[in-house]
Amino acid sequence: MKTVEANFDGLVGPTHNYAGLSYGNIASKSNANAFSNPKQAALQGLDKMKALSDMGMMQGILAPQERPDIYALRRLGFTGSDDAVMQSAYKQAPHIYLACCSASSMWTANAATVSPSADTGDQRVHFTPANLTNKFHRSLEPEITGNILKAIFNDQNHFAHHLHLPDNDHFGDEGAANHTRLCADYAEAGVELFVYGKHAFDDSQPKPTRYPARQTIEASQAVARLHQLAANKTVFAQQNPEVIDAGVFHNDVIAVGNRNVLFYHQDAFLNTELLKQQIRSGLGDVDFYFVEVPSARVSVQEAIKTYLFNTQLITLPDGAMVIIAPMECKQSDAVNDYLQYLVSTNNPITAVHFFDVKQSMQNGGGPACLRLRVVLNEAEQKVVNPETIMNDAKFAQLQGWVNKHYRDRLDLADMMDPQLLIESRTALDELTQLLALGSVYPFQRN
Ligand code: SUG
Repeated sequence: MKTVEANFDGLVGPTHNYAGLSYGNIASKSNANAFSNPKQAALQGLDKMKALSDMGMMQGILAPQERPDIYALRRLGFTGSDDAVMQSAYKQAPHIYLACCSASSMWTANAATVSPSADTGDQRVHFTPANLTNKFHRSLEPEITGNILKAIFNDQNHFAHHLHLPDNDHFGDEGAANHTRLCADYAEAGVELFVYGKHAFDDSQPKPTRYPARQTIEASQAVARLHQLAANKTVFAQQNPEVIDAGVFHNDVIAVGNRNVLFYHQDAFLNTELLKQQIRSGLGDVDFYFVEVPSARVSVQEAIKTYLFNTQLITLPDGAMVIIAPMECKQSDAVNDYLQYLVSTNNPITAVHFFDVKQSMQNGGGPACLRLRVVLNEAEQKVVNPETIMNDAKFAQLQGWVNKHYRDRLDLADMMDPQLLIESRTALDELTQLLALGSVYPFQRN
């Protein structure tokens, strides 16, 4: 067993729907009110997990959250039985109600920032759940995310769990979607790259004008402090405000890195030269590849539409680096041509594998949004909750579980069906047993 990078994918929850909740995320807005298929969404996610597991990757599973979030609605003043809370919230404040129904925890790139033990001061793996303050529906996630992470990485000698940052836009934190670890080998200390959208405490700095910058430099710096990262191996870089205004709401929509490769669009960063220098100086003598995609080959708009950069760049057990891309990349001539060119030129990337994750894509979530990366050495792998790791038996179990509990069609009116809450809780209760999580949900703790 050697040090590996595991991917923990979010299992899509039973209320997966399209409510147009994410201003600045073009797919979310343009698919608002479309009907969704939660069963298909969850099965598409499971297929991707199984395929990566079959490639020899360590593949984990992160449980979805309980929705509708009755506790959030009670906090907002809706009272009575669960059913009464749902009905009155839906009637009086449909937008708030729908936000409390979102299955958005499926995008686990936003679950937390994770620093491997090779990078941290106390040589433990550090986890900070993202507070996701910029969007109300996502700000409901961090506490339960923390419970789930603790139930999977449950060993204080190896894993350190922090509380999410203060819930305020000044410390807006979107987790691993804006964090990339670069290294020569997973076992060695790497450079941790934090990409932020704005300075919260300094108005003189550039920032987007149309869409929100969800991540602040102050949040990124706080996470780096909590994780005890070495200053000379930590890089903070600003995202180009123009691409945020074009719809790049997270850095992982415009850049992805793995080991000695950073794959990014020409317009991704505000100061690309500085970022390159800092990465080179942090890594030292490493054969590093900056793979920059020019606008002339793929426009920012085409990158957003196809999610060329929301691909997973992974290293297979035999050392080959491959790209896990959404089908939308294959369907675009410009992007498909570019990918064919990429795998035939001088860089470590050797192949592309396409997956259908359309149910997630329609809400602005590609393959990379669906996964949280956790680098684990041999000792750490041994103490991870084994029931949360994908294999043939787990795949069959989870497929059966989805087929038993999930609906294949939901529209926004279905969200107030009291039966949906009952179905969801029944499904999640069973899931916590399948994944040996214990009681992580509020309804299990009452
Ligand atoms: O936060 N969409 C998510 C998509 C997250 C993608 N993650 C990464 N890029 N890492 C978001 O904007 C839409 C929900 C709705 O509209 O129903 C949503 O939350």
